[in-house]
Amino acid sequence: MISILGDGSYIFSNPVAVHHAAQMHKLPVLFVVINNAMWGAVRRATLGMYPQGEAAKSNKPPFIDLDDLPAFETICTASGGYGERVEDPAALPGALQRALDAVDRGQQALVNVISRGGAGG
Ligand SMILES: Cc1ncc(C[n+]2csc(CCOP(=O)(O)OP(=O)(O)O)c2C)c(N)n1
Ligand SMILES: [Mg+2]
Repeated sequence: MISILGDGSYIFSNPVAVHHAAQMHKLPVLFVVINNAMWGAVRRATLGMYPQGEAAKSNKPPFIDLDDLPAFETICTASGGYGERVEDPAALPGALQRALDAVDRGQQALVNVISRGGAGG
């Protein structure tokens, strides 16, 4: 099984319990976290509803940034999984392959894909 989700959604998913359950029940899930360090959907919804509002004028709109995030990949390795952080897009295919190799061996795995910038975060 492959789970692809945002950083905010990952935090909301009670990840310590999820990784513990995956270890306990030997579930070789690959988690791919798209990490833009923000609630991007909230940003888009706010700016879509109030394009001229205060949030649109601010470089740091309220309730959006998720600064100082934990190293998600280590939350997975803490439960016996494989974990990698990817900052360079060129490193992504190799990281995904290594994670899939771990899944093939029966381990859970998490790739923390740092994804900054771009429209809507
Ligand atoms: C349990 C729950 N709480 C709140 C929401 C509202 N919500 C929808 S998307 C979102 C932000 C998701 O952020 P992230 O996973 O980082 O994805 P991004 O938009 O940055 O790609 C929130 C808070 C929701 N869908 N479910
Ligand atoms: Mg996000």
